[in-house]
Amino acid sequence: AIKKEVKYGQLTELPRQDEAMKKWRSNRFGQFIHWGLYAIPGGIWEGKTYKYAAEFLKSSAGISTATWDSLQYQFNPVKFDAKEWAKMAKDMGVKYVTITTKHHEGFCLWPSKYTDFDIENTPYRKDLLGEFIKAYNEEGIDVSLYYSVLDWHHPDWRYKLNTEEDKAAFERLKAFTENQLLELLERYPTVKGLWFDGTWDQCWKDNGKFSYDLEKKLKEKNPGLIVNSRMRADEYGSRHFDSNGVLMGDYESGYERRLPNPWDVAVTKNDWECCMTIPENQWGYHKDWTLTHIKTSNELIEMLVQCTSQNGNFLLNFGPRGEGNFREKEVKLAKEIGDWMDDNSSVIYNCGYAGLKKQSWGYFTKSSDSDDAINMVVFNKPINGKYRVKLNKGSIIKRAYLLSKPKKSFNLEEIANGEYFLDDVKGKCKDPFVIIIELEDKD
Ligand code: FHN
Repeated sequence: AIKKEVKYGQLTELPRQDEAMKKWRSNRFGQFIHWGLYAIPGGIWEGKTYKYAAEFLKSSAGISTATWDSLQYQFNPVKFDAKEWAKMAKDMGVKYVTITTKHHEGFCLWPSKYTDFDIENTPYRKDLLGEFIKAYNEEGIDVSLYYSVLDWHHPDWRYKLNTEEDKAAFERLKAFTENQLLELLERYPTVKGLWFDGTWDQCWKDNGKFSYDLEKKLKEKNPGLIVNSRMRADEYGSRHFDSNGVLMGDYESGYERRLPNPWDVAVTKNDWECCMTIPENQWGYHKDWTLTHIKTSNELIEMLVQCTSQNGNFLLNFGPRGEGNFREKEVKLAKEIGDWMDDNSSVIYNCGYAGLKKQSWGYFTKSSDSDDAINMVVFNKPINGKYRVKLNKGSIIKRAYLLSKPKKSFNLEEIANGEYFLDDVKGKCKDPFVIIIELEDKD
């Protein structure tokens, strides 16, 4: 294919190998928080329940901007306890968090110099985002900030730039966006990343040079900053990947509520992250969780493991209530995942693609700290009670055992060169479990 000349494409050669990126990669598991005014009505307006995503209620229920914006005067999360949130996240096993500083509604969770539509002008008044960042950092959790460029509140937002006036308005919007982002990095210097969203409209796609220059400026302000691929469009309007198919930003963030094909090896070449909801499609707090399937902790753990097995991160979303606490069900899921992580996080942190063909019992992961051990995370027990492992030809398994019972070894049956059956030694089991295989040192 003929390559196009792309001036405003990728900024840095990928995959990034600096310390900040290595840390991001080793984290593997993150918590996403969607919190804004939408948490107050929670998907219900004037007695009517709207099934679509709660953070879209303004548009689903056709609410005027003035009416929606007045929710600001009700935002008073008296039950918000940043330390408790951070503790819950830590106990769940996440190493990073991404929080919505401004979602599409335009409301800002920090006191911004550039708008009154912010936390300072609510009954709460305090710098909620600052409290949040401090508490999470104190638990050793890295913080990234979600920022929606699309803004339903801002008078200068235009979906498409049709007229000279639209263009002038959008110039002001660009300045506002840049000011707010620099303000966030100035106010919160420990921030590790920016997570862009709401960048799909024509206006943004028509401004590839602007987003290129902006990414540069933000990285000058905060060296090591990690930016998702959603931020950028090149000068031809191509998003995530430039017109030659080269990834922009530092990692691919197109996996939203979906995972790659688990047998796909190509995906392991880039850094990527999957963001996932617990219900079908609710990011902000919705009062009614009976509307769709609610994922179980084992379903979510499987997604986390799959991401790890393909060199991806897993960002699991929580939508706290307007009052500032989490629904029971979210607390329970966090606890269940945390219990599993307590025993098994060694197959997640610092782990990635093992270089082996996936088998139907589950996923292989491999820690970058070890040359001769491979993790097998089992989700489907084979009917014949034997686990197939296909290594590279010539590789020999020295020993296989359960992570939970390291003293007892599995029986090994070599069925072809480098290919084995491991006999099941685990009886009844409800939860996904881990088998470790140790390879013989070839030297
Ligand atoms: O419209 C948003 C949605 O509310 C949510 O924030 C997700 C998270 O990836 N992003 C947008 C849809 O792509």
